[in-house]
Amino acid sequence: MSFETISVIGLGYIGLPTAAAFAARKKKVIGVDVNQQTVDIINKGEIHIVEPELDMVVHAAVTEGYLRATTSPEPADAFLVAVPTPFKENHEPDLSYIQAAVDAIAPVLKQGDLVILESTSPVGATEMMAEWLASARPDLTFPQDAGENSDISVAHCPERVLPGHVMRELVENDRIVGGMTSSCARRSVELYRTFVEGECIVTDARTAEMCKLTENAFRDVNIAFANELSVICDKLDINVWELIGLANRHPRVSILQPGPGVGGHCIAVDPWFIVSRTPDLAKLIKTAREVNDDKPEWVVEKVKLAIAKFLQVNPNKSVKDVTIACFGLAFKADIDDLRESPAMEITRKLCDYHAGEMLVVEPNVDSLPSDLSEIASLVGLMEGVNQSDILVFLVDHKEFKFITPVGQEVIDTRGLFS
Ligand code: SAJ
Repeated sequence: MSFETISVIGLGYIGLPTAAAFAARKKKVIGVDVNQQTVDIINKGEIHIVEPELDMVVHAAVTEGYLRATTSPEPADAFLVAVPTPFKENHEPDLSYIQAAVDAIAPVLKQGDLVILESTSPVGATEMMAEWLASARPDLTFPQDAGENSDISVAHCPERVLPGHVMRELVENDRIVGGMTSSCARRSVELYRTFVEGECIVTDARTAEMCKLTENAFRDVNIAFANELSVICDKLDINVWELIGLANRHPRVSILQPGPGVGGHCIAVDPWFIVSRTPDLAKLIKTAREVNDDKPEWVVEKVKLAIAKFLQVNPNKSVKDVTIACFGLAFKADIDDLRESPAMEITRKLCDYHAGEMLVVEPNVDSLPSDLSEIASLVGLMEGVNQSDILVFLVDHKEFKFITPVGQEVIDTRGLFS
Protein backbone atom coordinates (compact mmCIF):
# COMPACT_ATOMS: atom_id res chain seq x y z
CA MET A 1 0.00 0.00 0.00
CA SER A 2 1.49 3.32 -0.95
CA PHE A 3 1.54 6.44 1.20
CA GLU A 4 -0.79 9.07 -0.21
CA THR A 5 -0.98 11.27 2.89
CA ILE A 6 1.75 11.63 5.49
CA SER A 7 1.26 13.31 8.84
CA VAL A 8 4.14 14.71 10.91
CA ILE A 9 3.36 15.32 14.59
CA GLY A 10 5.54 18.08 16.04
CA LEU A 11 6.76 20.80 13.65
CA GLY A 12 10.07 21.69 15.31
CA TYR A 13 13.70 21.39 14.29
CA ILE A 14 13.20 17.84 12.96
CA GLY A 15 9.48 17.59 12.24
CA LEU A 16 9.21 20.63 9.98
CA PRO A 17 12.23 19.79 7.77
CA THR A 18 10.95 16.20 7.51
CA ALA A 19 7.45 17.36 6.57
CA ALA A 20 9.00 19.73 4.02
CA ALA A 21 11.18 16.96 2.56
CA PHE A 22 8.13 14.73 1.91
CA ALA A 23 6.15 17.67 0.51
CA ALA A 24 9.02 18.58 -1.81
CA ARG A 25 8.61 15.08 -3.31
CA LYS A 26 4.97 15.93 -4.00
CA LYS A 27 3.47 13.95 -1.14
CA LYS A 28 0.43 15.38 0.60
CA VAL A 29 1.68 16.27 4.09
CA ILE A 30 -0.37 17.30 7.11
CA GLY A 31 1.82 18.86 9.78
CA VAL A 32 0.42 18.87 13.30
CA ASP A 33 1.58 21.09 16.13
CA VAL A 34 0.03 22.08 19.46
CA ASN A 35 1.19 25.68 18.98
CA GLN A 36 -1.37 27.69 17.00
CA GLN A 37 1.20 30.39 16.23
CA THR A 38 3.57 27.81 14.69
CA VAL A 39 0.70 26.44 12.60
CA ASP A 40 -0.28 29.93 11.40
CA ILE A 41 3.29 30.82 10.44
CA ILE A 42 3.74 27.61 8.43
CA ASN A 43 0.37 28.01 6.68
CA LYS A 44 1.61 31.41 5.49
CA GLY A 45 4.56 29.60 3.89
CA GLU A 46 6.98 30.90 6.50
CA ILE A 47 9.06 29.21 9.19
CA HIS A 48 9.52 29.76 12.95
CA ILE A 49 13.03 28.29 13.30
CA VAL A 50 16.42 29.11 11.82
CA GLU A 51 17.66 26.45 9.40
CA PRO A 52 19.30 27.16 6.03
CA GLU A 53 17.17 26.38 2.95
CA LEU A 54 14.15 25.30 5.02
CA ASP A 55 12.30 28.58 4.36
CA MET A 56 12.44 28.08 0.58
CA VAL A 57 11.29 24.46 0.71
CA VAL A 58 8.41 25.22 3.13
CA HIS A 59 7.33 28.24 1.09
CA ALA A 60 7.18 26.20 -2.12
CA ALA A 61 5.45 23.23 -0.43
CA VAL A 62 2.73 25.41 1.13
CA THR A 63 2.21 27.51 -2.01
CA GLU A 64 1.89 24.42 -4.20
CA GLY A 65 -0.57 22.88 -1.74
CA TYR A 66 1.50 19.86 -0.65
CA LEU A 67 2.05 20.99 2.96
CA ARG A 68 -0.61 22.18 5.37
CA ALA A 69 -0.39 22.64 9.15
CA THR A 70 -3.11 22.13 11.75
CA THR A 71 -3.45 21.74 15.52
CA SER A 72 -5.58 18.57 15.39
CA PRO A 73 -4.57 15.36 13.61
CA GLU A 74 -6.44 14.15 10.56
CA PRO A 75 -6.47 10.70 8.94
CA ALA A 76 -3.25 9.80 7.06
CA ASP A 77 -1.43 6.69 5.85
CA ALA A 78 1.72 7.32 7.92
CA PHE A 79 2.29 9.28 11.11
CA LEU A 80 5.78 10.43 12.08
CA VAL A 81 6.09 11.50 15.70
CA ALA A 82 8.84 14.13 16.10
CA VAL A 83 8.10 15.66 19.49
CA PRO A 84 10.59 16.66 22.21
CA THR A 85 11.89 14.03 24.65
CA PRO A 86 13.57 16.06 27.40
CA PHE A 87 14.62 14.70 30.77
CA LYS A 88 13.10 15.50 34.14
CA GLU A 89 14.87 16.95 37.22
CA ASN A 90 16.24 13.51 38.14
CA HIS A 91 17.56 12.88 34.60
CA GLU A 92 14.73 10.41 33.93
CA PRO A 93 13.29 10.70 30.40
CA ASP A 94 10.07 12.67 30.05
CA LEU A 95 7.85 10.83 27.58
CA SER A 96 4.79 13.00 28.15
CA TYR A 97 5.04 14.61 24.69
CA ILE A 98 5.00 11.16 23.04
CA GLN A 99 2.02 10.24 25.19
CA ALA A 100 0.22 13.42 24.13
CA ALA A 101 0.99 12.64 20.47
CA VAL A 102 -0.47 9.14 20.93
CA ASP A 103 -3.64 10.58 22.47
CA ALA A 104 -3.94 12.95 19.51
CA ILE A 105 -3.42 10.46 16.66
CA ALA A 106 -5.16 7.39 18.14
CA PRO A 107 -8.71 8.54 17.20
CA VAL A 108 -7.80 8.98 13.50
CA LEU A 109 -5.80 5.72 13.04
CA LYS A 110 -7.15 3.21 10.55
CA GLN A 111 -6.19 -0.27 9.40
CA GLY A 112 -2.99 -0.25 7.32
CA ASP A 113 -1.48 2.87 8.91
CA LEU A 114 2.19 3.17 9.84
CA VAL A 115 3.30 5.01 13.01
CA ILE A 116 6.97 5.96 13.30
CA LEU A 117 8.63 7.39 16.39
CA GLU A 118 11.42 9.73 15.25
CA SER A 119 12.09 11.44 18.58
CA THR A 120 15.27 10.33 20.34
CA SER A 121 13.96 7.95 22.97
CA PRO A 122 15.07 5.59 25.73
CA VAL A 123 15.17 1.89 24.90
CA GLY A 124 11.64 0.48 25.08
CA ALA A 125 9.85 3.74 24.23
CA THR A 126 8.61 2.52 20.83
CA GLU A 127 7.07 -0.58 22.41
CA MET A 128 5.53 1.65 25.05
CA MET A 129 4.12 3.93 22.36
CA ALA A 130 2.59 0.87 20.66
CA GLU A 131 1.05 -0.21 23.99
CA TRP A 132 -0.48 3.24 24.51
CA LEU A 133 -1.88 3.18 20.98
CA ALA A 134 -3.29 -0.32 21.53
CA SER A 135 -5.09 0.67 24.71
CA ALA A 136 -6.55 3.74 22.99
CA ARG A 137 -7.72 1.66 19.99
CA PRO A 138 -8.76 -1.86 21.11
CA ASP A 139 -10.57 -2.27 17.76
CA LEU A 140 -7.22 -2.38 15.89
CA THR A 141 -4.35 -4.90 16.16
CA PHE A 142 -0.75 -3.89 16.87
CA PRO A 143 2.62 -5.62 16.27
CA GLN A 144 3.20 -6.55 19.93
CA ASP A 145 0.11 -8.82 19.77
CA ALA A 146 -0.55 -9.58 16.11
CA GLY A 147 3.08 -9.67 14.83
CA GLU A 148 3.63 -9.41 11.10
CA ASN A 149 -0.08 -9.19 10.30
CA SER A 150 -1.01 -6.33 12.60
CA ASP A 151 -3.43 -3.65 11.39
CA ILE A 152 -0.98 -0.93 12.42
CA SER A 153 2.78 -0.97 11.76
CA VAL A 154 5.09 0.64 14.32
CA ALA A 155 8.79 1.56 14.01
CA HIS A 156 11.53 3.75 15.43
CA CYS A 157 13.64 5.71 12.93
CA PRO A 158 15.79 8.22 14.78
CA GLU A 159 16.92 11.37 13.01
CA ARG A 160 20.65 12.09 13.01
CA VAL A 161 20.92 15.39 11.15
CA LEU A 162 23.33 18.16 12.10
CA PRO A 163 21.71 21.51 12.93
CA GLY A 164 22.64 23.97 10.17
CA HIS A 165 22.85 21.18 7.55
CA VAL A 166 19.47 19.55 8.11
CA MET A 167 18.03 19.77 4.58
CA ARG A 168 21.11 18.15 3.03
CA GLU A 169 21.68 15.56 5.75
CA LEU A 170 18.00 14.48 5.79
CA VAL A 171 18.44 13.35 2.20
CA GLU A 172 22.05 12.12 2.24
CA ASN A 173 22.49 10.45 5.65
CA ASP A 174 22.00 6.74 6.14
CA ARG A 175 18.86 5.96 8.10
CA ILE A 176 18.48 3.34 10.84
CA VAL A 177 15.02 1.82 10.54
CA GLY A 178 13.93 -0.16 13.61
CA GLY A 179 10.70 -2.04 12.99
CA MET A 180 8.71 -3.79 15.71
CA THR A 181 8.39 -6.56 13.11
CA SER A 182 10.09 -7.02 9.76
CA SER A 183 6.99 -5.91 7.89
CA CYS A 184 6.92 -2.72 10.01
CA ALA A 185 10.55 -2.10 8.98
CA ARG A 186 9.81 -2.85 5.32
CA ARG A 187 6.94 -0.35 5.23
CA SER A 188 9.07 2.30 6.95
CA VAL A 189 11.89 1.88 4.42
CA GLU A 190 9.33 2.26 1.64
CA LEU A 191 8.21 5.54 3.23
CA TYR A 192 11.70 6.99 3.76
CA ARG A 193 12.73 6.05 0.23
CA THR A 194 10.48 8.95 -0.83
CA PHE A 195 13.36 11.33 -0.15
CA VAL A 196 16.27 9.50 1.55
CA GLU A 197 19.18 8.87 -0.80
CA GLY A 198 21.40 7.36 1.91
CA GLU A 199 21.06 3.70 2.84
CA CYS A 200 18.09 2.60 4.96
CA ILE A 201 19.42 -0.07 7.30
CA VAL A 202 16.90 -2.31 8.96
CA THR A 203 17.01 -3.48 12.58
CA ASP A 204 14.59 -3.89 15.49
CA ALA A 205 13.10 -0.93 17.36
CA ARG A 206 15.16 -1.39 20.56
CA THR A 207 18.46 -1.53 18.67
CA ALA A 208 17.48 1.57 16.69
CA GLU A 209 16.71 3.40 19.94
CA MET A 210 20.03 2.37 21.45
CA CYS A 211 21.89 3.21 18.23
CA LYS A 212 20.85 6.87 18.36
CA LEU A 213 21.71 7.11 22.07
CA THR A 214 25.04 5.42 21.41
CA GLU A 215 26.01 7.88 18.67
CA ASN A 216 25.47 10.85 20.95
CA ALA A 217 26.96 9.17 24.04
CA PHE A 218 30.05 8.32 21.96
CA ARG A 219 30.48 11.98 21.13
CA ASP A 220 29.80 13.08 24.72
CA VAL A 221 32.35 10.64 26.15
CA ASN A 222 34.96 11.76 23.64
CA ILE A 223 34.35 15.45 24.34
CA ALA A 224 34.57 14.68 28.07
CA PHE A 225 37.99 13.12 27.45
CA ALA A 226 39.12 16.36 25.78
CA ASN A 227 37.57 18.46 28.54
CA GLU A 228 39.25 16.39 31.26
CA LEU A 229 42.57 16.73 29.43
CA SER A 230 42.11 20.52 29.33
CA VAL A 231 41.68 20.69 33.10
CA ILE A 232 44.68 18.41 33.72
CA CYS A 233 46.85 20.37 31.28
CA ASP A 234 45.86 23.65 32.89
CA LYS A 235 47.09 22.30 36.23
CA LEU A 236 50.32 21.02 34.67
CA ASP A 237 50.90 24.21 32.66
CA ILE A 238 50.70 22.45 29.30
CA ASN A 239 48.89 23.92 26.26
CA VAL A 240 46.11 21.37 25.70
CA TRP A 241 45.56 22.48 22.08
CA GLU A 242 49.17 21.86 21.18
CA LEU A 243 49.07 18.57 23.08
CA ILE A 244 45.95 17.34 21.21
CA GLY A 245 47.44 18.43 17.88
CA LEU A 246 50.54 16.39 18.64
CA ALA A 247 48.68 13.33 19.96
CA ASN A 248 46.38 13.35 16.91
CA ARG A 249 49.42 12.83 14.68
CA HIS A 250 49.32 9.24 15.90
CA PRO A 251 47.54 7.33 13.10
CA ARG A 252 44.95 5.83 15.43
CA VAL A 253 44.34 8.75 17.82
CA SER A 254 41.63 11.35 17.11
CA ILE A 255 40.89 13.46 20.18
CA LEU A 256 38.03 15.98 19.97
CA GLN A 257 38.26 19.61 21.08
CA PRO A 258 37.83 20.84 24.66
CA GLY A 259 35.41 23.68 25.24
CA PRO A 260 33.39 25.43 27.96
CA GLY A 261 31.04 22.42 28.26
CA VAL A 262 28.61 20.56 26.03
CA GLY A 263 25.41 22.21 24.83
CA GLY A 264 22.60 21.61 22.37
CA HIS A 265 19.51 19.50 22.74
CA CYS A 266 21.00 16.12 21.93
CA ILE A 267 24.48 15.34 23.14
CA ALA A 268 23.97 16.76 26.63
CA VAL A 269 20.62 14.96 26.97
CA ASP A 270 20.63 11.58 25.23
CA PRO A 271 23.36 9.86 27.31
CA TRP A 272 21.12 10.28 30.37
CA PHE A 273 18.57 7.98 28.67
CA ILE A 274 21.15 5.20 28.79
CA VAL A 275 22.16 6.03 32.38
CA SER A 276 18.58 6.11 33.62
CA ARG A 277 17.84 2.63 32.15
CA THR A 278 21.05 0.99 33.41
CA PRO A 279 22.43 3.18 36.23
CA ASP A 280 24.77 0.54 37.66
CA LEU A 281 26.29 -0.32 34.30
CA ALA A 282 26.62 3.03 32.50
CA LYS A 283 29.52 4.25 34.64
CA LEU A 284 31.70 5.80 31.95
CA ILE A 285 28.74 7.42 30.20
CA LYS A 286 27.52 8.97 33.47
CA THR A 287 30.98 10.21 34.43
CA ALA A 288 31.41 11.80 30.99
CA ARG A 289 28.14 13.68 31.47
CA GLU A 290 29.35 14.92 34.83
CA VAL A 291 32.77 15.96 33.47
CA ASN A 292 31.09 17.97 30.70
CA ASP A 293 28.47 19.45 33.03
CA ASP A 294 31.19 20.55 35.47
CA LYS A 295 33.18 22.43 32.85
CA PRO A 296 31.15 25.73 32.90
CA GLU A 297 31.76 26.12 36.64
CA TRP A 298 35.48 25.51 36.07
CA VAL A 299 35.51 28.32 33.49
CA VAL A 300 33.73 30.66 35.93
CA GLU A 301 36.43 29.93 38.52
CA LYS A 302 39.12 30.75 35.93
CA VAL A 303 37.47 34.13 35.31
CA LYS A 304 37.33 34.82 39.04
CA LEU A 305 41.07 34.14 39.24
CA ALA A 306 41.64 36.46 36.27
CA ILE A 307 39.73 39.24 38.06
CA ALA A 308 41.91 38.75 41.16
CA LYS A 309 45.05 38.81 39.01
CA PHE A 310 43.91 41.98 37.24
CA LEU A 311 43.29 43.73 40.58
CA GLN A 312 46.70 42.65 41.84
CA VAL A 313 48.39 44.18 38.80
CA ASN A 314 46.14 47.30 39.00
CA PRO A 315 45.97 48.03 42.75
CA ASN A 316 44.39 51.46 42.15
CA LYS A 317 41.25 49.78 40.70
CA SER A 318 38.33 48.11 42.46
CA VAL A 319 36.16 45.21 41.26
CA LYS A 320 33.54 47.70 40.04
CA ASP A 321 36.11 49.13 37.61
CA VAL A 322 36.73 45.76 35.94
CA THR A 323 34.89 45.23 32.64
CA ILE A 324 34.43 41.66 31.42
CA ALA A 325 33.43 40.77 27.85
CA CYS A 326 31.99 37.33 27.03
CA PHE A 327 32.52 36.36 23.39
CA GLY A 328 29.79 34.05 22.14
CA LEU A 329 26.53 32.81 23.68
CA ALA A 330 25.52 30.10 21.19
CA PHE A 331 26.02 26.43 22.02
CA LYS A 332 28.52 26.07 19.20
CA ALA A 333 30.24 28.04 16.44
CA ASP A 334 28.41 30.05 13.76
CA ILE A 335 24.83 29.37 14.83
CA ASP A 336 22.29 31.53 16.67
CA ASP A 337 20.93 28.76 18.92
CA LEU A 338 21.36 29.78 22.58
CA ARG A 339 19.38 26.96 24.16
CA GLU A 340 21.22 24.62 26.55
CA SER A 341 24.36 26.60 25.84
CA PRO A 342 27.28 26.39 28.30
CA ALA A 343 28.28 29.89 27.13
CA MET A 344 24.90 31.19 28.36
CA GLU A 345 25.33 29.39 31.68
CA ILE A 346 28.80 30.88 32.19
CA THR A 347 27.70 34.40 31.18
CA ARG A 348 24.70 34.23 33.56
CA LYS A 349 26.90 33.06 36.42
CA LEU A 350 29.46 35.79 35.76
CA CYS A 351 26.71 38.42 35.67
CA ASP A 352 25.47 37.20 39.07
CA TYR A 353 28.97 37.26 40.51
CA HIS A 354 30.61 40.30 39.01
CA ALA A 355 30.03 43.81 40.40
CA GLY A 356 31.59 45.60 37.39
CA GLU A 357 30.36 45.97 33.83
CA MET A 358 29.48 42.89 31.75
CA LEU A 359 29.62 43.07 27.95
CA VAL A 360 28.51 40.36 25.52
CA VAL A 361 29.64 39.96 21.91
CA GLU A 362 27.39 37.61 19.93
CA PRO A 363 27.37 38.43 16.20
CA ASN A 364 24.51 35.97 15.55
CA VAL A 365 21.80 37.69 17.61
CA ASP A 366 20.23 41.17 17.53
CA SER A 367 19.34 41.33 21.21
CA LEU A 368 20.19 39.58 24.46
CA PRO A 369 17.80 37.00 25.94
CA SER A 370 15.56 38.50 28.63
CA ASP A 371 17.47 37.02 31.58
CA LEU A 372 20.64 38.84 30.45
CA SER A 373 19.29 42.03 28.94
CA GLU A 374 19.06 43.90 32.29
CA ILE A 375 22.49 42.87 33.56
CA ALA A 376 24.72 42.81 30.50
CA SER A 377 25.10 44.86 27.30
CA LEU A 378 25.28 43.44 23.79
CA VAL A 379 28.12 45.22 22.01
CA GLY A 380 30.00 44.97 18.74
CA LEU A 381 33.20 43.01 18.38
CA MET A 382 35.68 45.89 18.54
CA GLU A 383 33.84 47.56 21.40
CA GLY A 384 34.02 44.31 23.35
CA VAL A 385 37.74 44.00 22.73
CA ASN A 386 38.67 47.64 23.32
CA GLN A 387 36.49 48.39 26.35
CA SER A 388 37.21 45.30 28.44
CA ASP A 389 39.86 44.25 30.93
CA ILE A 390 39.07 40.54 30.76
CA LEU A 391 38.09 38.75 27.53
CA VAL A 392 36.28 35.41 27.93
CA PHE A 393 36.04 33.44 24.67
CA LEU A 394 33.20 30.92 24.94
CA VAL A 395 32.39 30.11 21.30
CA ASP A 396 34.73 29.83 18.31
CA HIS A 397 32.58 31.93 15.95
CA LYS A 398 34.45 32.71 12.72
CA GLU A 399 34.44 36.46 13.52
CA PHE A 400 36.49 35.89 16.69
CA LYS A 401 39.40 34.21 14.92
CA PHE A 402 40.80 37.54 13.78
CA ILE A 403 40.83 39.23 17.17
CA THR A 404 44.17 40.23 18.65
CA PRO A 405 43.92 40.89 22.39
CA VAL A 406 46.08 43.83 23.42
CA GLY A 407 47.28 43.03 26.90
CA GLN A 408 43.92 42.10 28.46
CA GLU A 409 43.49 38.97 30.56
CA VAL A 410 42.22 36.27 28.17
CA ILE A 411 40.26 33.12 29.03
CA ASP A 412 40.22 31.11 25.81
CA THR A 413 37.95 28.09 26.31
CA ARG A 414 37.97 27.10 22.62
CA GLY A 415 41.65 27.39 21.73
CA LEU A 416 41.08 30.34 19.40
CA PHE A 417 44.56 31.70 20.02
CA SER A 418 46.48 28.42 20.29
N1 SAJ B 1 31.72 20.16 21.23
C1 SAJ B 1 32.93 20.29 21.88
N2 SAJ B 1 34.05 19.72 21.32
C2 SAJ B 1 34.00 19.05 20.14
C3 SAJ B 1 32.76 18.92 19.48
C4 SAJ B 1 31.62 19.49 20.04
O1 SAJ B 1 33.03 20.89 22.97
O2 SAJ B 1 35.05 18.59 19.70
C5 SAJ B 1 30.50 20.75 21.82
C6 SAJ B 1 29.88 21.83 20.95
O3 SAJ B 1 30.48 23.06 21.13
C7 SAJ B 1 28.44 21.79 21.43
C8 SAJ B 1 28.21 20.31 21.75
O4 SAJ B 1 29.50 19.75 21.90
O5 SAJ B 1 28.28 22.55 22.61
C9 SAJ B 1 27.45 19.55 20.70
O6 SAJ B 1 27.87 19.90 19.39
P1 SAJ B 1 27.97 18.84 18.19
O7 SAJ B 1 28.42 19.55 17.00
O8 SAJ B 1 28.80 17.68 18.62
O9 SAJ B 1 26.51 18.28 18.04
P2 SAJ B 1 25.03 18.92 17.76
O10 SAJ B 1 24.32 18.94 19.07
O11 SAJ B 1 25.08 20.15 16.98
O12 SAJ B 1 24.37 17.81 16.81
C10 SAJ B 1 24.47 16.48 17.20
C11 SAJ B 1 25.02 15.73 16.02
N3 SAJ B 1 25.60 14.52 16.49
C12 SAJ B 1 26.91 14.19 16.30
O13 SAJ B 1 27.69 14.88 15.72
C13 SAJ B 1 27.26 12.87 16.86
C14 SAJ B 1 23.94 15.39 15.01
O14 SAJ B 1 24.41 14.51 13.99
C15 SAJ B 1 22.72 14.76 15.68
O15 SAJ B 1 21.68 14.50 14.79
C16 SAJ B 1 22.22 15.74 16.70
O16 SAJ B 1 23.26 15.96 17.66
C17 SAJ B 1 20.98 15.11 17.32
O17 SAJ B 1 19.86 15.52 16.95
O18 SAJ B 1 21.12 14.16 18.10
